[in-house]
Amino acid sequence: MSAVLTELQTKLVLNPHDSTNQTKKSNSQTSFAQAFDAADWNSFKFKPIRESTVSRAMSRRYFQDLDKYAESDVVIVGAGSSGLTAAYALAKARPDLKIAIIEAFVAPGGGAWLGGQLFSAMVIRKPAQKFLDDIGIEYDDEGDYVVVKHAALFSSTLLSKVLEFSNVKLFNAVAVEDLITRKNDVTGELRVAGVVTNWGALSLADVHSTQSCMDPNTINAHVVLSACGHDGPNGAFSAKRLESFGLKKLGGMAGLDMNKAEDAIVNSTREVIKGLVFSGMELAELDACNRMGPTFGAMIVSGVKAAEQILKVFDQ
Ligand code: 48N
Repeated sequence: MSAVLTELQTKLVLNPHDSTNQTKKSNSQTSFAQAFDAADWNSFKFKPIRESTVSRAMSRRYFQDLDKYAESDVVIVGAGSSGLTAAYALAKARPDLKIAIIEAFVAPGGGAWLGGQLFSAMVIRKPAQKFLDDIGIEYDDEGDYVVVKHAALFSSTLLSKVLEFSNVKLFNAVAVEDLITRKNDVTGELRVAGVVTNWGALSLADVHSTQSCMDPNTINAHVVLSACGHDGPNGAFSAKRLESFGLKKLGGMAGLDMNKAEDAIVNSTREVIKGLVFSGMELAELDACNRMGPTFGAMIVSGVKAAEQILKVFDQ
């Protein structure tokens, strides 16, 4: 618990066993303001600042990060449950790797802020709860599956753990608009060598159909993980791009079959072409896997397996 909260805790917790006036009297003199070094709220005051100081504090760091991650070891496209799980597993296994996560929306988390049909609880089938144990998320154990009381508890805990790694940078509100590719002049084989990005709001507003030359930015990377999901304006982005390259024919997501879908997604998690690994529900569109509906164990395990696939690329 932070110093501020501990301070508040000691100052203001009414002692349920102490009914003397002393407690009430001492509480009437104390205030939450004292936790902020103020005698009372009338004397509470923020330190002074100039607007440009705030602007420079943000922009300096953002452009330092853009410069640092212009050459990344791994780019993860999509900060949903499978992309974030992969980022966690990778950053924990290889703190030497520079990992950039690109998320088109302001809010990362993808479809994992709610369980299903806007219900709060999140169902995760065993043995995927082992990952919850690893990152310290509590759940109700229901036998063959567990339930996290609110999906946002899962997503916010995972997100905070990922952002704590010094070798991970989340660029949210940034969209991947294309893939950087290299063609082997001898074999003709195509490999992915990074991503093409633009501000998410521009991409989502489809400005390329209303403006010309809204030119993008780029990030070079040895491996790209595409975890774009199956849903939403950018769903299955890289799978669709491979189809437009003529490299893959999209299988199209099959109907819901919870028991078949989750094992199939984990089995499909792999490097599809050199330098491009897929995880999560984007694989359903790529390989015609069944959808599983409101259960997230496969997203977790697929993310962990994708991290392993990426490590294999570095070991080649
Ligand atoms: O949560 P999603 O959509 O994707 P996954 O695969 O991590 O998790 C899927 C899961 O939420 C389900 O769909 C569940 C299990 N339901 C199954 C079913 O049967 O209905 O996250 C993908 C993220 C999103 O936040 C997108 O905004 C982002 O990827 N994204 C992109 N970000 C940047 N550039 C792009 N081109 C892009 N495309 C998608």
